[in-house]
Amino acid sequence: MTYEAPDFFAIDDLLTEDERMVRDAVRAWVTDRVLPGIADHYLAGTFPMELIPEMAELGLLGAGIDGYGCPGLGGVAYGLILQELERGDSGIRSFASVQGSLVMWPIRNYGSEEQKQRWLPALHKGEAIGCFGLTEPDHGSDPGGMETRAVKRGDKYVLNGAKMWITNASLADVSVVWAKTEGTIRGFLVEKGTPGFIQQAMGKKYSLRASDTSELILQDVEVPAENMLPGVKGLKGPLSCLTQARSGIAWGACGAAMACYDEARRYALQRTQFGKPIAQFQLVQAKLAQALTEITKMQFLNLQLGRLKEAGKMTPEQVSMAKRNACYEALEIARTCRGILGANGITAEYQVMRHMCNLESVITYEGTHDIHTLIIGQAATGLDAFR
Ligand code: TGC
Ligand code: FAD
Repeated sequence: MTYEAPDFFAIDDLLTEDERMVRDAVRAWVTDRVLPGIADHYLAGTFPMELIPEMAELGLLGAGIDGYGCPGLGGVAYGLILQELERGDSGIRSFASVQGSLVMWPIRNYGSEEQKQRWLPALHKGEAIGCFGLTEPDHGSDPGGMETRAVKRGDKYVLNGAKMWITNASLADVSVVWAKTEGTIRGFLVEKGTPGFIQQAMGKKYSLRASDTSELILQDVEVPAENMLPGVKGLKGPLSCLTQARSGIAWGACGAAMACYDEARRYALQRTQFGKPIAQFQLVQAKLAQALTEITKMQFLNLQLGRLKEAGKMTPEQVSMAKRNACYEALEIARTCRGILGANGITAEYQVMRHMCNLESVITYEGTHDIHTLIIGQAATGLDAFR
């Protein structure tokens, strides 16, 4: 099957030659290496570990980071990578998002020189895996209420608490753990194997099955004081990382929607009922037209988001709008496309249901749909409706 990426408004023409090259390389890799095995991993509930060295070889881990051996790609090229990875599966994009935006980005921007030297090249080469521990069992949308504590004792910090729903956490060599110290939130790099640090997989998921989602438990975990990220204090530390990752999710969700649309369109042209291809019925065409329109709108929003990022002008509120819209519309498209495939749409022979189930997580993590609604509402009115 040859993937025909929807590009109704010739957005390709607005990309540079280099951006198209990066996009096409990842697209081909996803077709050759991700799609053949992803359904089996999904059904088994395993992350395809075998793909990590290949992603690293292609330069996809921390592709937006500059220096320390990383390529420093622009916002659009980085976004296109995530779009293509999520065309394969949200779990693959999640792995790359967490590694690049939530682990490498804070180390690059808030880390000491020693932390950068130690971790960035290894994370880029896939020799080390990272995770980002912000959410707790009782504090999701409101991370400012976190209970994890870090208490200074001599030249060490002692961490106690628990983080839940953490992508890559059971695999991670280094965990970026956010904790309150003397009332202020700080980030700590906690290494695998540190006594009292438990990295425990969470089972029984219906969504993001080809992704590691785990708990981090910290029981009197001693970390050297130099493992604290020196460059940031307060909730804006983790929230600024989220701005980076959320912008990537806007691109990723669009990739999942593009995959669903392509599959449904192809199916509708081949599937015959009442003596005609179902693509010839007006109701099916209305669904495809709506999906194509929303994909096109997402593509434009993402392109401009990437260009604003490259110009250093991207705001968190713009990111919220792009993330919120892309996740909502991608989920609608995945559900509609699942319907176009009829009973076949529920099987692992096709992609639509896997994307649909994944997108239920994607619309929830990195700020739920409601939280992004309130962020946009606050930008529009100047009034905080969170509390
Ligand atoms: P608030 O008072 O608004 O802000 C506290 C400080 O942070 C600053 N700030 C930001 N800075 C950078 N980027 C942003 N997006 C920022 N948002 C806020 C703000 O200016 C302030 O700075 P300062 O200097 O005045 O102290 O904080 P709040 O407690 O009212 O919370 C606001 C709210 C609700 C929007 C925020 O808490 C939020 O975004 N909640 C959602 C939580 C969330 O998204 N969690 C995600 C966890 S990680 C994850 O899901 C990874 S999934 C990865 C994968 O698998 O792909
Ligand atoms: P809650 O905050 O309890 O929200 C429940 C409901 O209440 C939602 O519908 C929400 O929109 C609504 N709500 C909450 N507050 C308000 C309000 N003020 N007004 C109106 N409605 C409101 N976290 C990490 O730190 N690192 C990770 O790597 C990570 N990976 C994840 C991977 C997966 C697969 C999943 C599912 C989650 C992951 N998360 C991660 C956690 C994720 O960020 C949280 O689940 C998310 O922020 C929502 O928090 P919650 O689940 O506690 O929901």
